[in-house]
Amino acid sequence: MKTAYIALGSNLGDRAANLKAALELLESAELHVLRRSSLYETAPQGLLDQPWFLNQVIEAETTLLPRQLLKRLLNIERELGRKRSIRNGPRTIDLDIVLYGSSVIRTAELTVPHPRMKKRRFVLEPLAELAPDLRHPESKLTMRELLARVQDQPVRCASEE
Ligand code: PH2
Ligand code: MG
Ligand code: MG
Repeated sequence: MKTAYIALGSNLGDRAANLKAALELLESAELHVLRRSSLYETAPQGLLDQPWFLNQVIEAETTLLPRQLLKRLLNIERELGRKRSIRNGPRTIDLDIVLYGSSVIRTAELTVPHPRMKKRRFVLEPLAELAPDLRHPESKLTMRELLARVQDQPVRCASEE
């Protein structure tokens, strides 16, 4: 059994409903959602000209291996109607593996820790809410320390769950 952190994001349609639907589909015999962060309203990063996102991070315990977990996330994205067109563009739902235990994985299909997590307040804010003292497996910095470096990116807490 491993502890994984998964980032959820949506900026198309009913964003809160999309996150909720994804959470319901995530829960299974092989994956149990232990804790969920608040919802955060976040300014788009990368491709700037698109609607604001609703982002959340969840902590899960899972018996799925990283490759199996990735496959499960992609299936849920498809089930919720995600169409892949523009890179970093608008999406009904995006599900990313941020951390998988303290594993460091670099394959053609999957990079863990998520390669851009350290630069993204929309990941670090909800992640530090759940696990402020958790250390990044490569940089060894805590989530709280990483978060302090990205305070310039606009983020609003949209809910207390
Ligand atoms: N996801 C991206 C690109 N930019 N910006 C915000 N605020 N939230 C996201 O989830 C997001 C993004 C690519 O996955
Ligand atoms: Mg993503
Ligand atoms: Mg993704």
